[in-house]
Amino acid sequence: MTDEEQALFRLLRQVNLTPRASQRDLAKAVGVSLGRFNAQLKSAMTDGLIQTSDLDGTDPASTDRRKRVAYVLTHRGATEQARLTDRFLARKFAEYDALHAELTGSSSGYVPPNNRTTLMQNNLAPIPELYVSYDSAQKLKVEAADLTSHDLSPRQICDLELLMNGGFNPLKGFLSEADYNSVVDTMRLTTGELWPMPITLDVSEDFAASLEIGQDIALRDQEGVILATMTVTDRWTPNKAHEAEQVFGADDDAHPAVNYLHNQAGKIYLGGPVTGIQQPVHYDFRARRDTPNELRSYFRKMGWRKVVAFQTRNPLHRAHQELTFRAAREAQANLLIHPVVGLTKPGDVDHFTRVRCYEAVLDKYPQSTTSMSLLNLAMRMAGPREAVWHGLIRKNHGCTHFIVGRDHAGPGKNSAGDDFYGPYDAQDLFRENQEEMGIEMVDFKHMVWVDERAQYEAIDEIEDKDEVTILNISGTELRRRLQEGLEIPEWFSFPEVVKELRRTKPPRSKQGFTVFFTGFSGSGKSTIANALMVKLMEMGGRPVTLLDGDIVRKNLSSELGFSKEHRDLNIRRIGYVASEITKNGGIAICAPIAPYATTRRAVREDIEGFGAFVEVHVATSIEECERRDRKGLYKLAREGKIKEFTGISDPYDVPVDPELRVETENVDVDNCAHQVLLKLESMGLIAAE
Ligand code: PPS
Repeated sequence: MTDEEQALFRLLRQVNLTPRASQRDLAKAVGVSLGRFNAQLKSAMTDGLIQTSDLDGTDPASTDRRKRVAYVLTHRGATEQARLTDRFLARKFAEYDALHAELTGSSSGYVPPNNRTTLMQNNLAPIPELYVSYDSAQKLKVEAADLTSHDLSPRQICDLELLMNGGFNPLKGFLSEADYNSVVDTMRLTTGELWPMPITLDVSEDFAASLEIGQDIALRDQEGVILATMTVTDRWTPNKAHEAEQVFGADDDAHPAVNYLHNQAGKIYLGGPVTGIQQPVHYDFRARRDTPNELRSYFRKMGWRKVVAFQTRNPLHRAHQELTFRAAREAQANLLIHPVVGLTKPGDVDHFTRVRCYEAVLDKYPQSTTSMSLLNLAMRMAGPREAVWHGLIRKNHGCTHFIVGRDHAGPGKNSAGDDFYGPYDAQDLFRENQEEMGIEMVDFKHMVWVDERAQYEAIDEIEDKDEVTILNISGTELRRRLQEGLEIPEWFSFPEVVKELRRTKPPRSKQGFTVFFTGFSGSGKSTIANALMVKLMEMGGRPVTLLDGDIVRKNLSSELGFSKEHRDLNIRRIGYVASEITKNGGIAICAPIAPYATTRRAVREDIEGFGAFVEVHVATSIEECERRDRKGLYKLAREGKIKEFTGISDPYDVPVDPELRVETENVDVDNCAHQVLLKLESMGLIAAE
């Protein structure tokens, strides 16, 4: 601590203790002359650490100004005091330890962090966190209650957790505009340090406009708990198309992170340093979650000097076991199985099931050289950049080696049906940067089963390829087998894993699903939906719920009109209810107009995590609907008596690629409903018992 910091610490502490004291008394308590005290006070006020506040209850007739104001710490002042307190304590502890050693000949047990780092191997020394001490956090939390709040999205909570616990070291907060531009264009912070992923705080335009630069805000989780504060130093409108091109390789909504960027993230980014108050609360698998420092301390305790990390968002099968064994042997390192339990690719096996699967196979690994820890990361599926990012995060968690497989963190196909990245792009980018990163890559050999030798081998190492039977089951094939209740061979996975997967993913014919009709008013959606409902109820087995446009508008959405905003809200509500029904194994039949493609897509994404989403376009033309005009609404719309009428004075995005399109002209309702039934059967959603 410098002299200046000590003086500031004393000043802040004294102001905090006796806010009503006069300047003279404060100066006396701090132990400096009045002139010097005034200078210190002025500078602290300029820095926004102290402010004046009027004192109630003093004599209004008094002309002495000093008696009418109190000096109080601002939120930033309190944060600064907390930080300095922690440093002051650390120094005092170190002095105490030295005295202890002098008097007793042994250490008090307290090792100040700085000494500790120099004695330790780099990857095992403690890493800086953004948290203040427990006592300071308690205080800050109370003060932060008065700040303007931002409610974090699930992805921002993941990002904040890793910022605060050092997983995103060297970042000290959400990126500033200059750092963002530099990361997007050069994969580096403005300091020159390698950092491939923009970690930004996206917010709505209204929220951004309500703030002033320099203001502190509270960051809250979804239940309103204050996790951190942030000083807003930057606010800007990002060029998202450019970000998509640079970071994800294409401005294509088929990429999950690009889709998120355009359709979920707020329009404005805020940047600034973060002060950590508390970790996000997790109720699940607590004992399996570790901060970087907890893992580093575990490795220290176990005497693990080399650790190879295995990143995964999938259940572990035999091929993974083989490759992790090999990687550990190759690097002569211990193994950390480090699965992501934050946000992964939409449609992945949920993390509850996965963790149960990991736990089921952990005893197949040697206990003394293998550990498993869960990482609350929100993946972006950015392939090469993501691999480098994952490597840096693992380095921060104390690992020395990192496994990079074929198509690491791949996002799947782009909208033209091609892969976004080459299968080894991630390995190439990692290799180029690994020296600077300080973590070494172990590249993943694609492992396949050689039946004759009853073992897994790396495909590129099999010399007698033509004479042996090479077996492999892709992720898509595995999903198909699970969905259809087909056999999953023992050579592919462990019985314990298959059992867990079958428990959460029963065959498709027993899962919930949603049939989502869309089309113009009067196209016949409701009539076909009704007929379908009756047919499904006749078959039995799963509960069926009909969410018809008119019914929903009477119940769920009675206060809504037909503006774009209200229609979106209406459809999102229908989507929410349908996703709950689907999740719980029922059949939801929805029949709203749902005119906008982006909203239909959002609903599809909400539902596909739980079961199938079958979009049925009831393709009756607008001319035919108007000719039928069952409710007389088209006439009123033409006369201008109903505004924003779909197809007349409001747009309808024709579905480009629905699961089914039914024509209703000259086809009876029964036949239309039957076409849907056949489609459901072909998708495996209904089957004979
Ligand atoms: S949306 O756009 O999906 O929210 O619409 P939805 O909830 O399905 O609409 C249900 C019925 O509202 C009647 N109606 C209108 N439709 C379109 N545009 C305007 N402006 C409008 N005003 C009222 C219409 O009868 C819809 O019924 P359906 O069942 O589609 O015939």
